[in-house]
Amino acid sequence: MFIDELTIRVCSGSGGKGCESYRKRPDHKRIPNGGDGGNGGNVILIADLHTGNLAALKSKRIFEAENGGAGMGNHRHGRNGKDCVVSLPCGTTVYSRRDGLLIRDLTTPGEEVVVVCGGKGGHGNHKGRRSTPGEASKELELSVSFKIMADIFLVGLPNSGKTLLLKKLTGAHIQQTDYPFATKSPQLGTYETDEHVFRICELPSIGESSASGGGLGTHYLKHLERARLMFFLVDLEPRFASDLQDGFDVLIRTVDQFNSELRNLPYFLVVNKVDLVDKNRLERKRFSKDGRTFWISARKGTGVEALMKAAREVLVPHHFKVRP
Ligand SMILES: Nc1nc2c(ncn2[C@@H]2O[C@H](COP(=O)(O)OP(=O)(O)OP(=O)(O)O)[C@@H](O)[C@H]2O)c(=O)[nH]1
Ligand SMILES: [Mg+2]
Repeated sequence: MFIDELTIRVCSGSGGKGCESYRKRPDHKRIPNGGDGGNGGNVILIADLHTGNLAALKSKRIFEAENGGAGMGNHRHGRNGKDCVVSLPCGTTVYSRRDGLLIRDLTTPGEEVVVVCGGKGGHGNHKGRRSTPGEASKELELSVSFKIMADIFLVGLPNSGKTLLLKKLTGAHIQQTDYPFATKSPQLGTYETDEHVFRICELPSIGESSASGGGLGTHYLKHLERARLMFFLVDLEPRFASDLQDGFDVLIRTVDQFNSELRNLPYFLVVNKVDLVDKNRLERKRFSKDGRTFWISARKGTGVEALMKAAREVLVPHHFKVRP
């Protein structure tokens, strides 16, 4: 199950009660000796590179830290409550549900944020004043929204060959079939060269009716907000468009309607399955559309190296390049 939007409740621990106790001296004078209460635990969110999505949180939803222990006689301090640490996938944005304010965008592995602090423990009466109760716990409802952090996103028509291309590039073990809309949730793989490592993500397919909720809808396009480069994929004999021109129009229009800011992202037009037709017929498939175009066969590997070379040029900043 892939989940990228969730509401959770977090609750810090309350502070332990300060103790009111006395030691009796031989002369019957009472000496206060009540210890302080322990502090309540915090709830801490931490960005974890190895957590794939929010599914693990769904069954729990409420995250509570431990309460601080009460102080005891003879100056004994109550124990501090344990923190509750919640792992979220890297790329999760956390908002307060009440006012919609951004709390943190957790994008760096290991990055932490304390979302609710534990209550302070109460004072015991050992300092000669009356004991106090501990501070109350704090509760907060959070909206968490996960957006995949990948360098390249594969956006394409159904059955255009995204899964096969992803598998060929990354070796990811993903189930692949020959029917459309088989990929129901985003799929990730890692593409490695001697010098670079890029994360590649396939998004579920887009068709003409996706914008109006058909197929798998457009919800998953939100992940493009963290993309650095998009590949728009159409296969040479698209079942879900009349021709290549129409296929790319559908993809670009749908992404643009979803979020017009995505227009500024670099993209390549990728025509897949060139192995299906011979060279002469290929000439007749030419189309006119703005954008760099690559003709590939994910199955045979044709053109894939040129595509990835161009991708590396976009993704690797120029100042890293060594002049020949
Ligand atoms: N001939 C040929 N077939 C291909 C090529 N790439 C993919 N296919 C086939 O096209 C079919 C769909 O491939 P997928 O990789 O599942 O396509 P997809 O875009 O991920 O499809 P969905 O996610 O299910 O919509 C499979 O039968 C593939 O074997 C190619 O380069 N040449
Ligand atoms: Mg697929």
